[in-house]
Amino acid sequence: MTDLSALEARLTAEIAAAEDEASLEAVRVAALGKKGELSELLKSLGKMSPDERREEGPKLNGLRDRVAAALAMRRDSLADAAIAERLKAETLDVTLPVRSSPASRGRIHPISQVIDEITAIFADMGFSVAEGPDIETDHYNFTALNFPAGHPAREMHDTFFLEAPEGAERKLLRTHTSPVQIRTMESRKPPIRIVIPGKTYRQDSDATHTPMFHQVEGLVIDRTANVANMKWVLTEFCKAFFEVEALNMRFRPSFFPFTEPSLEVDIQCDRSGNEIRFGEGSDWLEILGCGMVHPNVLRGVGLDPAEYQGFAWGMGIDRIAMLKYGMPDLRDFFDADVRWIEHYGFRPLDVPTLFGGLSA
Ligand code: 2U9
Repeated sequence: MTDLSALEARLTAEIAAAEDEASLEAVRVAALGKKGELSELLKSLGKMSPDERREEGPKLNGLRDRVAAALAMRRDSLADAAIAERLKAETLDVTLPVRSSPASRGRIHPISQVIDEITAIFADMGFSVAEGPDIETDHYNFTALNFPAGHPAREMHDTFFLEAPEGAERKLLRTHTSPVQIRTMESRKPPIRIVIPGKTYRQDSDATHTPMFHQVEGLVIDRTANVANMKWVLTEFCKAFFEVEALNMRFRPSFFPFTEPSLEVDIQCDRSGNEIRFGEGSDWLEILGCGMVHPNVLRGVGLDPAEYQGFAWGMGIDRIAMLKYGMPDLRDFFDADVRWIEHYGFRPLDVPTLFGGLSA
């Protein structure tokens, strides 16, 4: 006769010793599976006499119930332990700092930032931004702007010419953004109020010149646009850009083929200290050129100079960016040095606005 208490003690020990669900299942199969030790004993009840069965039946059934209950309990505790282990391994510390995103690591180039500042100022005065191609024709870059054929001013621009296919017109890299004004006047009716920031190209390379540089030009065409309007627009622009309440400006006569009269503009500044300060002092800094659009230019785009007049101006962006943000060497702009952009660059979310402060 099998010693049931010894069997129970062994099975209980094996159940307790099972370290995972697979070994526990092996214990169950060995005890309660089809050919399991306990199942075989239960089968033997059928061969017993009624008296023996009455005696052994409850003992065996009781043992089977206790072993099944112990197996279930062990299975539950192994499942709980597995979940606890997994949770421990997958724990996230939500208090750890977030990995910095490209939006916080990246920097906006000072030229892009200054273009955004300039367009924000002119947008506030009712101007929109116009754009055009970098590769231009002789007509849009020179002829339409009243540069006579063979005029020395064409040479002064040190133009980059592109090789032309047989019989085709020779194209060039625009030497100023003025072709965009011509294209706008051809495609839109006055009144026109536009600013044109963009890349321009001249064969020039030294400490203060790069073959590619940036300009912003502006144009107003209306029936009554005049020099007083132009002076007001440019004065308001300079005050807003250099972030000063008041600024003395000096308008000197000059010459450009596309404007008559033509003027060059200086702004008051103080260079006595380490840095340049605007709106104070007794020095002057040349900042832009401007003038009333030449009647020949208006006629060329089909506008009657007796009906319409306009003013225009142009300035170099790279130089005013250097002045405003104290960057000493123009060539650094185009060296793609990460240390330089980390120092002088702007955060992507520092979008210049007039209400938020341009460079605040
Ligand atoms: C049209 C008519 C007139 C644009 C103008 C200037 C004066 C000027 C220079 C400043 C420094 C270029 O970057 S720079 O070398 N520009 O002084 N530009 S008036 O006048 C126009 C443009 C287009 C149809």
